[in-house]
Amino acid sequence: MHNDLIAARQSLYDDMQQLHLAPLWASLHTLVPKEPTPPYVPALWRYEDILPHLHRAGELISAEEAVRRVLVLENPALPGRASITQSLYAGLQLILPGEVAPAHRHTQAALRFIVSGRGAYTAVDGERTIMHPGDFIITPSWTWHDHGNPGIDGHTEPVVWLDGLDIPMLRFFDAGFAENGEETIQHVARPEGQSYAAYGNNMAPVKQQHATLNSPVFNYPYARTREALETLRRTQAVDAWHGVKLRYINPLTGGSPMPTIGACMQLLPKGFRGQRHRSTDGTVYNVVEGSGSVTIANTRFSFVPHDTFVVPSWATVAFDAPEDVVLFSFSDRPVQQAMGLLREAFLPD
Ligand code: GTQ
Repeated sequence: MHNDLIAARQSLYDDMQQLHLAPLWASLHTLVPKEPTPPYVPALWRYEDILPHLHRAGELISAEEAVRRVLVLENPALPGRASITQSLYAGLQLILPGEVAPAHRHTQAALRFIVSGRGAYTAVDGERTIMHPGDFIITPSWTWHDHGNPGIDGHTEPVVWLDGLDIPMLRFFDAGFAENGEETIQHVARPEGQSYAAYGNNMAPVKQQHATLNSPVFNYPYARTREALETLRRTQAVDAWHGVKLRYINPLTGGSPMPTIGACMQLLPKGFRGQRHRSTDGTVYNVVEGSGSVTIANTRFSFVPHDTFVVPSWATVAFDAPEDVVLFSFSDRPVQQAMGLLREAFLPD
C-alpha cells in the first residue's frame, strides 16, 4: 500500500479518536468472529488445594463479619473479575459450627451445590432446608436468604458448598440491586419440606399451579437424583457423549429452575470413554463421585471428588471414567436458549 495512503488513514483515525469514533473495518473480524473466541481458559481447581486456604480464612474471619466467607474461583485469564466464565461466578463457601451468614437479598441468582459436611441449613424466603452433600439448592433473584450451621443430632462439623451465581451477567446488564435483612436470621414462615411436598413429587397443589420464572422446589436432594441416574444406567443405552445426563427442571414449566442458570447431573459408568462435544454455553463442573479425566480442547485434566473445572464456550470436551463418575454442572444455557443463540455439536469418533 502507498505510504501516503497509510499515513492519511492513520491521520484520519487519530482525528476520529478525539471525537470518540473508531473505524469498524479495522476490527470487524474480531467483533464478528467466525466462531467463538472466549477470552477465558479451561481450568481445574483441586479441592485438596483449596480446602486449607478455606480453613485458614475460617480462622481469620467469621462468617458474620465476612457476610459470606467464600473463596472465589477466578478464571486464570480473568483475574480480578470474580468470573469463572464471562457470565458466571463460582466460589467455595465455608460455614463453621455455630456460625450464621446474615440475611440479605439481591437480584443476582445463586445456586448452592453441597460439597462436604452436614448440619447446615439455608433459608430461602421463609423456608429452611438442611443441606446434604450432593444437594442442588437454588436462591432465585431477589429472594431473602441466610445460612447457618447449628449441626444435626447433636453433631457439628464444617460445611462447604459451591456457590454459582450470575454476577458477571448482571454486571453486564447493570441490573444489580441488593439489600440487607432487618434481622440477621430471617423469620421461618413455613415448616421445612413444605415446598418439596407440594411441588417435588410430580404433583402440584390444585389451587396454586401458576408457573413463575423460578422453580417452587428449592432443594433437589441428591438421594433422588442419584437413584434416578442409577436406574437409567441399568435400563437404557448410555449416551456416547454425556453418559447418563439429566437436567434439573422447574416442575411447573419443564424449563430450568431459574431463568439465568441451568444445571445438570450426569453419571459416567465405569469404563466410559466419551466422545468429544462442544457448546456455546461455557460450563462449570463439580465432581461428586469418582476419579477420572476430562480433555478440554487439547488439555487433559485429571480429577477426583470435589474438584471443580470449567469448560469454555465452544471448546471440545470429552470424559474418561475408569470408575463410576458423577458430575454436577451449571451454565447460562437457558439464557442462550431464550435468545436463540445456543449451538452445540457432537463430534464423531
Ligand atoms: O450466599 O448469598 O458466593 O450473596 C456470593 C454472593 C454467595 C450468598 C456468594 C452471595 C452469596
